[in-house]
Amino acid sequence: MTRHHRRIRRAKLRARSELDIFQWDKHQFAKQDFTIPDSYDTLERIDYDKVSREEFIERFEEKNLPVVIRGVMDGWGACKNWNSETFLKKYYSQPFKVGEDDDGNNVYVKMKHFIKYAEADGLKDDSPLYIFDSGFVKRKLTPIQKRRISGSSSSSSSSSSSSEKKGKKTLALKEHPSSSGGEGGVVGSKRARSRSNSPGTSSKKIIRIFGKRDSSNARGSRDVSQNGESTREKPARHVEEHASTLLSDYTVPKYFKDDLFQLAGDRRRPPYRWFVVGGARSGTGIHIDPLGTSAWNTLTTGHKRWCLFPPGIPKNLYDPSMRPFDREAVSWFHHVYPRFAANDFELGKKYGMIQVIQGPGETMFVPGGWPHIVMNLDFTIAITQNFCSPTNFEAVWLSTRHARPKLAKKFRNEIGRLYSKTGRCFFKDLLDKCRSLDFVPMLPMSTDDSSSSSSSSSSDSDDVSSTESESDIGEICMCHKCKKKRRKEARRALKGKKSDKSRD
Ligand SMILES: O=C(O)CCC(=O)C(=O)O
Ligand SMILES: [Fe+2]
Repeated sequence: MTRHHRRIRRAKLRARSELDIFQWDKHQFAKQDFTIPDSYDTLERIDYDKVSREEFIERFEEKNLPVVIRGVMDGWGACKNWNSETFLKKYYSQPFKVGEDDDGNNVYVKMKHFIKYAEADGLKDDSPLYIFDSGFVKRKLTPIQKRRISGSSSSSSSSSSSSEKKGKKTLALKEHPSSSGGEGGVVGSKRARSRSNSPGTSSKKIIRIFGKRDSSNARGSRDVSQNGESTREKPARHVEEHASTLLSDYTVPKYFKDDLFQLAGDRRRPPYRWFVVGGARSGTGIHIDPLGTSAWNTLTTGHKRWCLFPPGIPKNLYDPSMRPFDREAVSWFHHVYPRFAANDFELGKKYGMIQVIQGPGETMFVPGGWPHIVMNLDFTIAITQNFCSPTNFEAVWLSTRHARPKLAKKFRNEIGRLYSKTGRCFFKDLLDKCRSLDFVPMLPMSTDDSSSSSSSSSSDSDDVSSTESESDIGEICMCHKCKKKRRKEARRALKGKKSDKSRD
């Protein structure tokens, strides 16, 4: 067994301990065709260029309707940089999150292992490992990566090779500053661009979400990069470090620039942006996005198959017990989807199911409260962000007050502080919305609140959120301790059921 196989095996065992290492292909889903005719995809497409922000808000966000947007990523660095070849060059030994272990610790796989796995052994797995990483922003570049990005040399490295031997050779080239030539020239020129006007870097356009900044509200209004990252207090060096990294390869679309959660502060705010990479049949199990937030998901490579349901559909219909299958997206499409498709989509039509095949360059807008499921049909690369805007504020506020009371308090206090400081109507309106919702009683905590953030991780237990990805974003308490307790209970319940069965 090679080092690569050992790494993948270890990640698999940690990320899905309930699954025997030899059972990753037990359902033989790789032999099944999960494509659907184009005619099933009926969701409207709009052009980014032609629809203004105001029109988008009026037609889709306010009505809480999903839509696919075309042309969002024109001009993004991602168009050029987001492919296996460049990832191998730039992030070869960088770890990316592929799940969590039973103790709630993140499980990482280095990019070189992940790509190799996705191109070979992962092709057979029922639901392959999936990069779903929100930490890509914080992770520091290694000195070697920094040197490489700084483009200190232009020696040419040929395109990456899949052969182990060649791989080792390119490792030296890739990890050495002199590897930034050839394709690596992209790195250098990217950096040059980023110094002038590329978003997401030190010179990126600074927008102020709360309007003009003057001396009276200077402290109140936060400077926000186009990616929603607060940049004002950051030393230039920090931003510079991220030049030419994933963050600088995309820009938050104009429709989604409002990011009220930043008022809660960087330390307390829930994770909200994820870099997502995975092969066919990896995906995200059925879920509602956390804390009432809406999301956008831009696909740069490959195809994603989506099903979305309008809020109000009974949970037991869209998220039934999946036994004997696990709760992975592919299992849902195999086991639950046929119920919605039966009799010429009788149930699907009754509950307003929407099907989409998202292609490269398309951005899905997922309105808050819509249960949805996503499965990759081939190798995909995407970026997704969740957000709270003035439009969905009430839903997010209610949900946050219920699931994350401390965060909600901080959020509200900050809005109050900004209002007294600036006297701006914007903050007053938000405060009024909070006040008017004080009369809505707090909901009791229940296991039904398990709709949460997403990843490919899963559990056989219905008691446990099937789609936990980040430690503190779910609708149930996502603290380390509670998660560990829930996983333990789930495992115990599963073991109990298994032994009951074997006794029968
Ligand atoms: O791309 C995916 O796998 C799904 C993303 C998603 O639904 C989410 O981030 O909430
Ligand atoms: Fe989602």
